[in-house]
Amino acid sequence: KKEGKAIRCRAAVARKAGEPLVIEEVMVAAPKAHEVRIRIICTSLCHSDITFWKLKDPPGYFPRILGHESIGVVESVGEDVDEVTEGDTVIPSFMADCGECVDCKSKKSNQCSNFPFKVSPLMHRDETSRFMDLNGETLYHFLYISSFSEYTVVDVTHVVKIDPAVPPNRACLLSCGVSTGVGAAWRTANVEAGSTVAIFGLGAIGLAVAEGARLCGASRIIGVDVNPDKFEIGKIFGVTDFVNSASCKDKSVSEVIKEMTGGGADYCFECVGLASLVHEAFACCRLGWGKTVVLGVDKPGTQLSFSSFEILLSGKTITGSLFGGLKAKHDIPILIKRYMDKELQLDEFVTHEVSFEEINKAFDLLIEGKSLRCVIWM
Ligand code: CXF
Ligand code: ZN
Repeated sequence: KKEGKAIRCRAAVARKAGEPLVIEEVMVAAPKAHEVRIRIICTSLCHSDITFWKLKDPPGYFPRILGHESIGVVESVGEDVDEVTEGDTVIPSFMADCGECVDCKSKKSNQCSNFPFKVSPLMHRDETSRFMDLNGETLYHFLYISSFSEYTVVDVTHVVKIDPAVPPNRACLLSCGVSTGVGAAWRTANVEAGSTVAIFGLGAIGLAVAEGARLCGASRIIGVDVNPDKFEIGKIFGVTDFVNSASCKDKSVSEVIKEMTGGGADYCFECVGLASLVHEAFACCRLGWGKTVVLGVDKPGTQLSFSSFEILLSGKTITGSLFGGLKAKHDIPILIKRYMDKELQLDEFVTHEVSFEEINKAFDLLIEGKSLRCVIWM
């Protein structure tokens, strides 16, 4: 195999917490063994990019190349990579799927134990960086992807080969947010036809949960949000009822939902990242069989508290869901096919598209709550 060379290209570098990204020239090393260098076609902004961009306490890693929701083409591969080759269209996934460990082989989990998910700032295997600025300073990775760069290096366990016919500005959404929401309904909760579902927070994740629940045949999908405009967009994804949590005065949201559903929803999904909402969700999932799925990313260290009796007497389940419980290499192609077959809706999530130079605009739009997904074209 030929010795790869470093590539000089443009990347949007997060130099300091909360400060606009700086588009600059960087060096991207050749892929090492088991690694793939990808030319990013487009990337979209996920709220986790903002969470880690803002991180001051505990301090985040800077300078850093953020971005993890994307699609690209393999530019070159390192030693021992057989799964993909130059020119393949791929979706990078922040969750590894080695296919060989007990967990990857089990239907019960998507948490690869050979390459466990950590919020690491470096490559998975050797914990080093493939990025350098032109002064020779190391740039940190993000979620093993770093897609805010024209080229990036990703471990082959984090790469999913897909049908190149799919429009890239739709497929990239399956790299994180939409897959997480749809998967949470489909794989984590396994919503059955006829179920009642309550979704706390109708951002892209919450709406994707609705879309997943709709595809599973849920008969009632209750959306909860502080912004009443969310009901209109929610209806497109199957939301049948809306609760404006900002106008719940004499009753809590959970009481309202318990009344609406005659005792509680079969499945509740928390998609904001607020402990108080997890408690509300748990309170209004049905006694005996209700399941609450936690998807929102709260501040690191936030605690949930339940009395032992509350759990014991409830018979309810509460669970987390990382990437919607999906196995990247197995499930992303299924979602792509469902989109191509016009079952899964993706177009409606893309509210904005900008050029790479305008990447900071994508941040503003999401922070201001004006966008669901903003696609950034490289
Ligand atoms: C998240 C999942 C929870 C931890 C931080 C990153 N993934 C993608 O947005
Ligand atoms: Zn994400």
